[in-house]
Amino acid sequence: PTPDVSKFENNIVTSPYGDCDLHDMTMVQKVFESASRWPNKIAMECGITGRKYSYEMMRQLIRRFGSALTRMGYKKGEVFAIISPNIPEFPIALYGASGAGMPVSLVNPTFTAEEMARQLTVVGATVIFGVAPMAETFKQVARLCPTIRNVILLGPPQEGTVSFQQMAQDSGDLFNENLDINAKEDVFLLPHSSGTSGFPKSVMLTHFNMSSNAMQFLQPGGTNHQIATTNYQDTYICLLPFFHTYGVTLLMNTGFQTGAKLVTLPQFEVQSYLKAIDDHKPTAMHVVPPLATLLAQHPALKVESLSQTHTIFCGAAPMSVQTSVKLIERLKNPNLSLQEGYGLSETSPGVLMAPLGNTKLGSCGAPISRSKAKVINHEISDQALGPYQHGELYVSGPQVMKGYLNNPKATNEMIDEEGWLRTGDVAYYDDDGNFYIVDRFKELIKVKGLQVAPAELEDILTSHPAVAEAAVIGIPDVQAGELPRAYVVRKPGMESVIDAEIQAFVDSKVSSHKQIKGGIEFRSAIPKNNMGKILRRELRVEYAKYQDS
Ligand code: 4UU
Repeated sequence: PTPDVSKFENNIVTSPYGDCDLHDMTMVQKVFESASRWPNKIAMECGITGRKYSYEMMRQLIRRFGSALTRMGYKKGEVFAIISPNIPEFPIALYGASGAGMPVSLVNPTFTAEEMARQLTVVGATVIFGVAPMAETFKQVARLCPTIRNVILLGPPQEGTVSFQQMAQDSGDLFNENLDINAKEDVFLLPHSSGTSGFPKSVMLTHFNMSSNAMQFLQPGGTNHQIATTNYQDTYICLLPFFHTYGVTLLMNTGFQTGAKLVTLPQFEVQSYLKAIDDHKPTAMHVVPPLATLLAQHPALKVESLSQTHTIFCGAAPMSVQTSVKLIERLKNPNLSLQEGYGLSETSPGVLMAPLGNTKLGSCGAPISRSKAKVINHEISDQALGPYQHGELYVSGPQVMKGYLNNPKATNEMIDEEGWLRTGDVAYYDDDGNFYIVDRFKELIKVKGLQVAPAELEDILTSHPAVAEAAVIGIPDVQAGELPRAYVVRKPGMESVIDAEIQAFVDSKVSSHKQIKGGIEFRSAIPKNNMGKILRRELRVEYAKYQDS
């Protein structure tokens, strides 16, 4: 097709949707607004035990939790860490701590104690919230991370920890609804991301970043979430982790702003997932590509359980056209719209979204309200490219992070003076301004939608006594999307050390999604450029060629 270049001024693709409202409220104020609007609707329900909280109960508990933290001596700006599976109390801890002025750091609860401690050290966390079965792990974490003063546990009281239930008895009178919080400057959330290279860094997302992203999604032309009325309420099945921005924005923040009921599942298990779908008849499903595949194929899914579903929203990794088609065919639900979102932890996370009805399968859509995108190939020039030309995707909007915590160098590499954020993804757009992600420049592997940083695995590999050098890449996998694969140079005299031994060594140090399940290959050298930088791209191309032959 001949591109109509005149459509995109300076080759910048603007949002086809109207400007949403933006405001300076804090995230807690937003949730309290909803509690006033829908006090008696259920906000949270555990998909396993059935314990639940109405919006009004949630507000009360947020107040009490925040007040208890202030009573314990916590001050504005000190970092609160949540290391918890998805449970109904998660948002109580999140907004409660936030209401006490504390930025919240989110950590994957399946991490090893060392992985947790590394993240908490980066942010200087002072307190952990989690569930009682994790008490032993948290003790180890607190030993490794001396800034931790308290561990708060949901569950039976334990020595040396603070009980969530006890905090829930607080009078709430130290909760300050008018706490001096600057929505544009003060940090609401600290998720972790490796960005375009290196180790995971802490991403500073302000109240304004996060509330803007929710407003952008709720603008007509954004997500299809329905506002609750006397007779209607959206129901979500919340399996996607609350510790990821996808879960925070698209489950909690947009969910609470529309009066939705969030049914939580603490871990992935096919039977309980299918049962929750059958028990709760969700109106909206939020998935990553492997879950979309499950819904499209699993023989035990009762298709009728999804007859009230108006939206299936997929993000965090590319969804295959084949899966989309299968899913639409299988569900035969004329009211269903399949949507795809694209973005990064650094963008709160949404930037691009496929239009309702998803007529362009394979595209992750156009910029959402108040967002812009452009494509640049610096090898050609610094000018933005026209339609159908491949280059690095740059995005901008009110949801772009404040920066990486304590890391101005990494921030400056990621965001330019005009506020454009480089995504590290290779993309192009079509005549209609719909974007297609085709590859990745950056050193990032995505396993089931979760980030794995090659540098982190290479560091662990080279700490093995037999390993001289190592390089890690992502290889395609039907189930997981990608899997880490390692190329290893053994030290002289260590040639008898086999891959299983090195694999077991790495497995003992990382959480399951980071394990090197794509195999280990021994080499006599790792390809590097003359600056000593590992040429991971060369390894990827070579691997792809080998698979094709
Ligand atoms: C191809 O995974 C995310 C963000 C997920 C998300 C979910 C719903 C974004 C918007 C939304 O509406 O963030 P991170 O930081 O874990 O990973 C970011 C990277 C991107 O740079 C890109 O490489 O994840 C990849 N990615 C995608 N790739 C994210 N979404 C997509 C997508 N297609 N739809």
